[in-house]
Formats: sequence, C-alpha cells, structure tokens
Amino acid sequence: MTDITIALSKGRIFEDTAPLLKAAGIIAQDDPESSRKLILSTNHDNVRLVIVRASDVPTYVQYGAADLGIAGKDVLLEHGGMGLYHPLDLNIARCRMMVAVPEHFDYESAVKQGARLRIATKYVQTAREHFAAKGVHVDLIKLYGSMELAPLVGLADAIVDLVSSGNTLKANHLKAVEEIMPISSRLIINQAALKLKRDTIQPILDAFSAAIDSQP
Ligand code: PRT
Ligand code: MG
Repeated sequence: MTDITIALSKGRIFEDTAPLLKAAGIIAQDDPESSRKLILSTNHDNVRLVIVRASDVPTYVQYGAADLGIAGKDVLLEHGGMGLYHPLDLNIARCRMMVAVPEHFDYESAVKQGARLRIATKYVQTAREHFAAKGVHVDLIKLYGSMELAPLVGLADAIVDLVSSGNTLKANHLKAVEEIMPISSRLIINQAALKLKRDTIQPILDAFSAAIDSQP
C-alpha cells in the first residue's frame, strides 16, 4: 500500500474532520489536543496525520510533504493555491469573512464620502481584492491575530476577520458591517500525489464525499 500523509490543524478543523476520516475508515491513534506529537499514526499502517498551524497546511501539501490537507478557504485565498487541487468543499469549520468597525462608527458614510480607511487584518490579499472591487481606498495593516483590538486602540478604523457566533465582536464593542464571503474548509491535494497515488487517495475522496452528502 502507498504511504499517505494528511496535514491538518488541531482545534476546530481536527474536530470537524475526525468524523469524515472515520467515514473513510481512518482513526487517529492519539488526540492532538492532549498529545504533543506532531505526527500521529492511524489504524492504517500506511496513513499518518501531521499536525501543523492552520495557515501552514497548504504549504506542506504544495511541497508534497503531505499528500492531502484540510484548510479553510480563508487560508487558501491567502496562500494562492499553487500546486494544489481543491476538489472538495467539506462544509466544515464554517464562518463568514466580514468587515467590522467600532459600534459607533458610520462605515456607510465613510465609504460614501470616499474616506481612506485603515484596515487591520490577517487576510491582506482577500481584503485588498474586496476593497479594490468596491473602489474604496484602504491602507492595509497586517496582523497575525487579535484583530479585534486594533480599532479599540487607534491602530485601524476597521478590521477584516472571520466571524462565527459574533460574540468576539460584541465583547469588544465592534459590529459587522459587510460580508466579504462565506468560509468553509476544503480538502486539498498535492497535484503530483494525486497522479502517483490515485489508487490510495481516490477511496478517501469518495468516502469524504459520501459522508458530506449524507450530512443534514
Ligand atoms: O489559531 P491559530 O493562530 O493557530 O490559527 P487559526 O486561527 O488560523 O486556526 P484555527 O484553528 O483557529 O482556525 C482554523 C480555521 O477555522 C480557519 O482558517 C477558518 O477557516 C475556520 N474558522 C471557522 C475560524 C472561525 N470559524 C472563527 N470563528 N477561524 C477563526 N475564528 C476566530 C475569528 O478569527 C475570531 O477571532 O474566532 C473569532 C470569532 O469567533 P466568534 O464565534 O466570536 O464570532
Ligand atoms: Mg485561531
């Protein structure tokens, strides 16, 4: 049997992927939340999981260090998708990419007046394209996390971030003013691996598709 390596991040992606892996007959031997191992073996001798930062998943798959990976659309858009197939929307880890501003900031009028906005975000590519398409002039400030803080301390007028429950925005007196796009996670495949290891990869793909289709 051909060896297969699957890259994914712990946390919500691992939690939502475990049932799909199970549907494909793959069960991790360790729990990444409690184990410090970065390589997890599975019930199949030829299948292993590697646990990496969410934003590093496409890089591992692009260079063939992993054959398959699971990554959010947010991450894939920033990465660019070179060398990757993304055949399957897994419909997991869903959220929305939003523009958010302080509660009392009038975003509509600022945009109408042609104000130049300072936007803090981890998603620079996505934000740049969004505001360019709207014809809004922006200065983008790259952050690596806790974007919600930026408008509160005067670093930015607005943020572009992922929102699921909306609780983080609310707790920081921010409001979502514009949806950029809905986000979910995709299965990604190294293009060369798909050709060379199709016999092993195709059944995993089929099991994932079937599991997604049977979801309510
Ligand atoms: O945490 P780390 O810095 O290692 O990386 P990461 O944040 O990219 O990874 P992780 O595991 O947190 O997220 C992995 C993927 O889950 C992301 O790439 C998204 O595709 C997806 N996802 C789904 C989310 C959320 N929902 C989400 N709510 N990723 C992040 N969030 C954050 C958001 O950035 C904000 O800070 O949760 C906060 C908002 O949540 P609510 O529920 O308060 O609205
Ligand atoms: Mg996170």
